[in-house]
Amino acid sequence: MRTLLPALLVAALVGGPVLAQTTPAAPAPASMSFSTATTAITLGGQLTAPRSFVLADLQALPGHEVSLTYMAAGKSVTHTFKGVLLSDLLTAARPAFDPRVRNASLTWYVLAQGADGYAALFSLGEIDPGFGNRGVLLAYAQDGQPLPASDGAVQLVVPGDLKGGRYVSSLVRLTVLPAALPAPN
Ligand SMILES: Nc1nc2c(c(=O)[nH]1)N[C@H]1C(S)=C(S)[C@@H](COP(=O)(O)O)O[C@H]1N2
Ligand SMILES: [Mo]
Repeated sequence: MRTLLPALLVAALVGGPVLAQTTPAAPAPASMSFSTATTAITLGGQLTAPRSFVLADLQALPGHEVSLTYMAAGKSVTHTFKGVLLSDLLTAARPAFDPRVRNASLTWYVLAQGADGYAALFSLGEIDPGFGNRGVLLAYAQDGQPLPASDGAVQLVVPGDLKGGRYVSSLVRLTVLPAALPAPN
């Protein structure tokens, strides 16, 4: 379910400057409603430098483009996406790895959540340019346009995934955490 309602609820709950945007003086352009332009994406978890981003923050960072084909609702679709590398955001946020543990990052994950509560996770190992190097993007443009309204302002794009299930749309939260490790024996 990807209606605008969750995004509107989030905008209403966040308050402050976002709330002030709920009665815009002029109609927003159809391609980018006020709610998607101001929806915050929170990057949190066990990070040294957590932060949140709005669309304009992401657009100000180095952009990357990728063209790919994947299965969405049983159909093959092909698009060119532009966005920011998840690995760039994770590097800047500096996960609080235990320096005594060899390759500690390989036991961590990032959980991505949409405004509708839909969620998917990635291991940091698959994101890391030195390991899986998957090139996962926080995409804000599709085929040279803002994302379709049904996908919100930002959607994950996951090169290598055959099905679109991890293309989390209307992205609102990324949470970076270590996996709970069972005793090895
Ligand atoms: N927030 C959110 N993202 C989501 C989903 C969803 O239900 N909610 N469905 C996923 C599934 S199952 C697919 S196949 C793709 C479809 O992506 P598209 O509509 O952009 O092609 O979105 C994924 N991202
Ligand atoms: Mo799907």
